[in-house]
Amino acid sequence: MRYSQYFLITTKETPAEAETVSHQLMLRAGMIRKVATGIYNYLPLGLRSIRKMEQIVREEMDRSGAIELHMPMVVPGELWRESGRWEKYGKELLRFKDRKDAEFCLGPTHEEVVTDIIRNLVRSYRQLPLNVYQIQTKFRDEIRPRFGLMRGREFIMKDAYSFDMDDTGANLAYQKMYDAYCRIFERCGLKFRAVEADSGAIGGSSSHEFMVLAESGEDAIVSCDSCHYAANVEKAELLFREVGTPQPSEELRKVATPDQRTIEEVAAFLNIPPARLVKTLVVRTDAGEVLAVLLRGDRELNEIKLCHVLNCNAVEMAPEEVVREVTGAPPGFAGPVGLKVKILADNEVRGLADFVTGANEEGFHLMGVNNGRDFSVAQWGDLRIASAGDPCPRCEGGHLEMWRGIEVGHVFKLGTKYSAALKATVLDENGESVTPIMGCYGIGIGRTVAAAIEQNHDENGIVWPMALAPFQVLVTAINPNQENIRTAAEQLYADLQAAGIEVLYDDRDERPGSKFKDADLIGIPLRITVGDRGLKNGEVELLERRGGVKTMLPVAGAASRVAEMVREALR
Ligand code: 9G3
Repeated sequence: MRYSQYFLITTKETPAEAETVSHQLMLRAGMIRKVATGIYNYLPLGLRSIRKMEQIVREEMDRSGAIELHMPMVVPGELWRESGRWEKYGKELLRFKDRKDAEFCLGPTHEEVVTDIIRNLVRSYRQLPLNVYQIQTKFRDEIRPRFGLMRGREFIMKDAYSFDMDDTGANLAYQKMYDAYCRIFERCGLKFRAVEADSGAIGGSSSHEFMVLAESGEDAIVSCDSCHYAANVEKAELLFREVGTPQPSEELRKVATPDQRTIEEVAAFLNIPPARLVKTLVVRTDAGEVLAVLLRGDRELNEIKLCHVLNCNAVEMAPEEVVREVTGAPPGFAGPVGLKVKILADNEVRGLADFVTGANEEGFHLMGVNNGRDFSVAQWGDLRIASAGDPCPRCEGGHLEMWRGIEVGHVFKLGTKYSAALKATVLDENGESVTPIMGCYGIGIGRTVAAAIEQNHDENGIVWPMALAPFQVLVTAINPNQENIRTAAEQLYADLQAAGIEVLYDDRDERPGSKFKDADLIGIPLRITVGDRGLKNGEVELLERRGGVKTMLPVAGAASRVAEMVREALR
């Protein structure tokens, strides 16, 4: 592609609305352009990376045995009523009526539609197993769309759905998708982790998230430094190692802590580390029950774990008036001694003695507090968020490391939630009716491209991994008006194209400085610069965008050498 003929317009200014690096760079590099909140044009350069991602996904899905089809973006409300999700979802599901007043929505995901296909077409066990997928534009009317393609309202997703006769088959389908996803993100050249995830509201039994590692990631994940265990922090289990409760050695005593409310304030005031405090959180469940939860002072409550233990759907911090009612003091002074509500405690608190808690009295804390002697716990459990350095729950001796990541893929074991709701059945070998077991598997296409930029950029622009780069090689003619330069650059361009390489040829009549700025910004992995100085020695300059290494190559062998480097990078 000749830059002078291409539709690629870069900008210097960082757009104010772009909060993340990938959003800023995609806008500045002329890859995308906003149409409305959370809705984007894919401009030619952006589309090339999107198509690359789609192609990798398609090839690996096909290799795994999944079969591509395409479902409509406009979905009848009736199907969503059958699954019960028409009522369950709010405004995120964008609904409208057609001219006949029939209800529809824009498909945010396609469990219902695909299950409808299977129930109408598949009759016999001989037609299963099946795994079908599509690469399609979805719409979710998010309250707060942001970060460009990372969380748009309209977005491209690869969604796949598997149908099996039994659990063994369903587990195999899941494993195949897990393996395909690993190959996909490896081929993209991304550092990622597959982590155990909470399957949450979708109602499945098991799930993994595929996370691209990036400092800017919204999700916190842990992984073991010595085995393969990795999990979303929300899910990360913590081992309870029986340590035995240490003997109390201090008397219970009340100390004045005027205006010291937070763990940090009290710890500093008493000149002890936060880990010597035990914090008492007054929480309320969605069922209205009020209870107290004890955690070591430097730990955080994991609300999802607490919900599992309490068998409720949600918990919240009790409002101030409830805290006052329960403890007799304003927030900041709660403690377990003499408390009237049920007390739950994190396992770790068992190993503590002579700690500090609130006194349930404004301006006072208790020191030398001991479990068993001074208060009792109704229920113990794993209630805290994992943190770096915690022992691995799966192996001996390993410790957890903390990462930040961007969720780019998700695989779920769904069970029969949708097949049962839509009454999709098939006959088994005995002529008995069986409800197939489903799995569903998603990859955010645009989000993966954005995540690739979050992980691969520098202060000057994008640093594409070869597999997702919109072009593989950039040929820059320093001064295309100069005969010898133009001839050499045109020849290189032609030779690289003939070798099957995707080349952008910067033939513009622009100052070299501005060409190099654009080149850094759009981040094409290999750059060949054709200039007077090199040509005098029969050479051109090769620059690798990552690492910035420059080498001089003889003009004659340059195209084949660079073509080989491209192929090497894609192996
Ligand atoms: C909705 C709306 C938003 C949604 C959903 C439904 C998320 C919804 C979960 C999934 C699960 C899997 C197939 C590919 C892999 C992920 N947001 N989810 O079901 F109506 Cl408005 O989409 N689906």
